[in-house]
Amino acid sequence: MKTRAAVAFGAGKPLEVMEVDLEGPRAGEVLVELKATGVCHTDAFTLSGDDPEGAFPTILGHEGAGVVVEVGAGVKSVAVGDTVIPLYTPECRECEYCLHPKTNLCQAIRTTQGKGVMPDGSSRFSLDGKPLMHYMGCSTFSNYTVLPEIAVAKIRNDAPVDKVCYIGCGVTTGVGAVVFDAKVEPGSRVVVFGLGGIGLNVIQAARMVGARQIVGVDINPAKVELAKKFGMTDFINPKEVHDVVEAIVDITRGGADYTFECIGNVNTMRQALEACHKGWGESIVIGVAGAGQEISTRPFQLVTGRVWRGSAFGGARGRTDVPTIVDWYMEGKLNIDDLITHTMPLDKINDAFDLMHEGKSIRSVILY
Ligand code: NAD
Ligand code: DAO
Ligand code: ZN
Ligand code: ZN
Repeated sequence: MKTRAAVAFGAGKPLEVMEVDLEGPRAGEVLVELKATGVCHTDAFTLSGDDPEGAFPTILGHEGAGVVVEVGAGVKSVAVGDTVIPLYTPECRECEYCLHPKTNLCQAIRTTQGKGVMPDGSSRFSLDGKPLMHYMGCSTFSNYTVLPEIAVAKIRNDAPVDKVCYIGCGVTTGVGAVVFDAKVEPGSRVVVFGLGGIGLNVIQAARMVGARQIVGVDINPAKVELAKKFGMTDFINPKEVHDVVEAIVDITRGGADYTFECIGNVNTMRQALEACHKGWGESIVIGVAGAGQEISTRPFQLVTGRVWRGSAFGGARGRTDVPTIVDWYMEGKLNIDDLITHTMPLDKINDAFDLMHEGKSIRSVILY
């Protein structure tokens, strides 16, 4: 079949919207009609050429929602007409990782996904007879895409796809880091570095689980108003204090129970660790630093009880946890609507990247 898609032909080049060819689903795969997709920093990171796994030409996008329109042989867990969210972190429920209680990083299709192809090693997308690469196993910047069955979460059919597409990455990453990875307890003092699309979801999850104090740290004071609406109780602008770690230790009465780094900067990662309470504070790295960057601290920080850990896709097991997060949104426990600051058709997708680079959007959503 033909599908409209935004094709990335090379690093640093604008996306080109055109008709491409898409082969139907093979055994164990499903064809999904995307209804909406968010544009995330990771798409921009790959488009910039800095992503070591980035391969061109490709169809980017990994934060979508849509409807199953065809299933391949043997597909049992979803059917035509189901509303689904594609998963860049799949959940096979059989591999060593899925069977381990401490991780969500299913490895069933990791190797082929990282190479931009389907699990059988081939691409379903092509242009003029030449293959186009898949991206993060999702390629949601195409109106139609093919996904492995284990890489789709079936969600309730009454969920608005133009909003819940954001659960495909940003919402789950922030909310899940609080709920599934850190397991923040009621009454905790929480500090969030970076009040963007991830940090604001950390904040609203911290409020949801009953944190007593939620301190936001950002160099951009324009973020304060929205962050307060999402539950931030205190704000620190690093440009306005002598020492950000001292300021946090002071305001949290000895250090945070949990800090979350949602920037991707190795200096703020160190600050986040050192702002944790001696004896028990945990710092969770969510931000993805540039290729080759390294973190450092004095080991005594860890000897004295602080814990440094990371979180990918919020620790969520996609097919199991994503439908629950959709329920939390539908029940009014999570606010997604106010985070979607811009919507546009696929033809205008390059505007979404411009808005992101200019810091003018929290999330832009493409409506098909
Ligand atoms: P964003 O750009 O929307 O937000 C970043 C915020 O950090 C901005 O508000 C900015 O003003 C602030 N900031 C920048 N430098 C700062 C500094 N030195 N001190 C304090 N504040 C500073 O980004 P986002 O979409 O929220 O993404 C945040 C990070 O999360 C990125 O690195 C992204 O790649 C990563 N991410 C991780 C996962 C995961 O699974 N771990 C998933 C998605 C995204
Ligand atoms: O299993 O080795 C692996 C890869 C897991 C990928 C997790 C990705 C999380 C961070 C990337 C940002 C996502 C938009
Ligand atoms: Zn993302
Ligand atoms: Zn698995």
